[in-house]
Amino acid sequence: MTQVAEQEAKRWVGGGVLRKEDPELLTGQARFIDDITVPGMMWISLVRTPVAHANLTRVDVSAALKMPGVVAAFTGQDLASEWASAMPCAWPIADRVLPEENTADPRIADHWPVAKDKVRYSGEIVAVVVADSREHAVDAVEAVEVDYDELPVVTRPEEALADGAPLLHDEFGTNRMYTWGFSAGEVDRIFAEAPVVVKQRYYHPRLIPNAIEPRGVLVAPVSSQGEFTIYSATQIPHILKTLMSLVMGIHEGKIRVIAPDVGGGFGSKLNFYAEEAIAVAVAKRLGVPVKWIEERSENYLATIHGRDVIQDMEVAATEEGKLLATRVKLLADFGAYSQLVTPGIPLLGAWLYHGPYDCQAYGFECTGVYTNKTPTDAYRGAGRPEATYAVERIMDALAKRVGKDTAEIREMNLIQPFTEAKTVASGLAFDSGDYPASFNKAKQLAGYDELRREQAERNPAAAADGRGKLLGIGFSTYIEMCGLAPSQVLAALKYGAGGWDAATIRCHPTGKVTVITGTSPHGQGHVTSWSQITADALGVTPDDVEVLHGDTAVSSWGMDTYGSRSLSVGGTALFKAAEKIRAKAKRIAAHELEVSEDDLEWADGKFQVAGAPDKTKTIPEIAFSAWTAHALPGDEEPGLSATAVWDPPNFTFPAGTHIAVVEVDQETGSVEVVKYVAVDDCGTIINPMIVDGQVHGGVAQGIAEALYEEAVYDDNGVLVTGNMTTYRVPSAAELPSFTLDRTVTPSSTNPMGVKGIGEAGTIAAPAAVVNAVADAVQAVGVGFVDLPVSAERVWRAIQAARGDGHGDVDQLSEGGAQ
Ligand code: MCN
Repeated sequence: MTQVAEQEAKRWVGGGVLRKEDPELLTGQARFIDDITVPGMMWISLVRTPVAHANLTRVDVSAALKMPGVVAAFTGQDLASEWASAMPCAWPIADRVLPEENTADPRIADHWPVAKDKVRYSGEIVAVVVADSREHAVDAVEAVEVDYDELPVVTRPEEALADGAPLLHDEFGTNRMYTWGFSAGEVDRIFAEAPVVVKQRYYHPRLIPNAIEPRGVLVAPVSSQGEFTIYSATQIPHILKTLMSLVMGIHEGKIRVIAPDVGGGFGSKLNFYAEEAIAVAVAKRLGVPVKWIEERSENYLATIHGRDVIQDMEVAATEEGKLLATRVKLLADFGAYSQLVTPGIPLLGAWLYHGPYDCQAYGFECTGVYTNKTPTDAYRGAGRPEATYAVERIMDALAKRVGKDTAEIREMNLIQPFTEAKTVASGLAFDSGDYPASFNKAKQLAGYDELRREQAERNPAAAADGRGKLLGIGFSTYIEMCGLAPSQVLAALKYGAGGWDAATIRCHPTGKVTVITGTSPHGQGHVTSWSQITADALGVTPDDVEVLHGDTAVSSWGMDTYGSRSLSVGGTALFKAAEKIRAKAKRIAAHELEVSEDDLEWADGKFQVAGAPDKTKTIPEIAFSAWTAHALPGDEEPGLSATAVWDPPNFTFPAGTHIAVVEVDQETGSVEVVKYVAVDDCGTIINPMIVDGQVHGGVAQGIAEALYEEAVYDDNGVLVTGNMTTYRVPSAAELPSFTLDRTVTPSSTNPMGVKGIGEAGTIAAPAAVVNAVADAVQAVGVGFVDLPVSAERVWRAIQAARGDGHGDVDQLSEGGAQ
């Protein structure tokens, strides 16, 4: 931490300040996109293909045009002239054409907002209907006639790579989008010589984000000016504005994007969507405001999906279980097109496949594949839950192989505490960490030794009996990386944007403060956290601070909210802007108090003359005199405001240990999480209550991923889990009360020492829960379980282990640690 940070009075930072956002949310006064209405507004409804792969031989909207209230209807061909370019892929990972290492461009197919001649996944848009009400628009969709000349469908990545597989994009001659990889150290030699090698294949299922508020967009044009105001339920108003300008060929200055209150995103609203471009195109064509609100069933089909990765994981170790090297090969099913950052998602985990453990060498390779399914992209954790899952599952397999306890194998391999950047085997420089501290704390909170004693008594008897609940204990000792940065490194990774963010502070003559941030919260509580940072830095209260965000006309500079970057990047920009304010205020205070700046110290939220504590100046006092500008020193400009842009020198690396304790009912296979302990380290804490809330939400999502959630397609490419009865999202009733704690290892990459927390729970929880289930069912001879450990799968695995012939060998008992 810098000296300045240490000097902070910390009156508000670190305190559990209640969320300023909540009163309007709790009293129904928040304004979501569907609450916004503009005079003369028309409604859009979309015709989506039910067929996963087909040539479009006829799209006829003439009958729809005759339906009540319909004002227009368009096919893909009708709107084709509106697009200046296809929808963007902002992270086109190089195709290394391994093993030759010749670098080529990845095969990124053109992705148009409305299909023109071919459809490639069920749910793709084939026509657009515009009517005077939502009901009229929805009714008219039924009248659009589409003829499909069906093509063979491929829904599994291994099959998509096979010779003769149906091609998604004929022009490439293959369904392989890219293969990308790297290695560090003597991986092959170590694997060849290691006394112990453990290999396992894990499948991370396809997941469907379910934000409470579905997507939606409203476009209000000012036709005479060629201007468009786009209200969108988005996480990325700034990025959307730039991309919309490119796709529509509209001057960026003519586009204003407003993200009103947004009801969750979890990565799914970090995208450029067809519906947003269509709404702009229709508003432009018709010269009227238009609105589209996603149906829940559309959310399942047309909002991006996440994960869907096969992971072949290997570790090399000594006979005692000391890690020597790790190596992984991924096969990522990207679906039918690249969305905004689809190709890059596996890279967010690419350097993390040795977790927080010490080893000497490292290998990573990912092949991304097109299939006839909804495109995948960033879903909470993006790349890091996959890495954590593979590493933490294989650590348990290694423990078993070398005859060690699952705690002991971790303890002996954890990287020891460090406070300055440390380069690890994959080549990353972790910022700071004390992994043994969070591990020990979690073990203690869980009562680990006692749990193992209970298990030793309970499980053998229950297994012999064939009845009763088996106890299982699972660890997830995770490391992750947040806050993509710095911009130069992102350039090397072909990421199409910078890693910086911006903040402006304006001190009003009344003593109140306005903060303008480039981040775009949609549930994370930035208004509160940013108010706390500002209050401490300027000696005001959080209530004195107003935080503005999510409107590009107000906050023109920003990189938005994703990747748990907002605090470490946007919050640091704010901290830096406050330092600028304090520097100017100090010059003015010294002038007014007729002392040298060196005689002033910042204490108790104000400037004091050293040795004369009654001679003080507060920032509000200085803001007033800077506004009147009656007696400013030298050539000081009037007013007290500052902007800072922060481009961090590195990622931040939050880490921690989660422990799940489960009971598995042998007779039904159902799993109950009876205890869940999470000890996270996200550096300095700004708001402990918000941090706890983030962990709660993240762990709930991770437990759901472990136990319930999986998007399933049939062989025709039809999504069979297309609603909330078939795709199971848990309620509070399915979840235990979580035991949360923390360790604090300040980050060495930013002056506040903060690291991200927005994804940690989702990253850690799946491995903890599945390890716990595996730990329980080994008592009845089950060798292997994988995501999701649903009751049916667990039951089948138990039956198979008992030789009852019910086993779903393919899913559950295949392989086992070798
Ligand atoms: N915080 C803190 N101290 C820390 C770290 C964070 O007080 N050491 C606070 C921050 O001030 C902020 C919150 O915790 O109020 C989250 O900060 P951060 O970790 O920087 O994450 P972001 O704000 O960038 O949020 C993005 C992250 C991601 S990537 C997903 S996905 C996600 C998540 O946040 N989606 C969410 N949390 C979500 N929460 C809600 N309610 N809805 C979503 O869609």
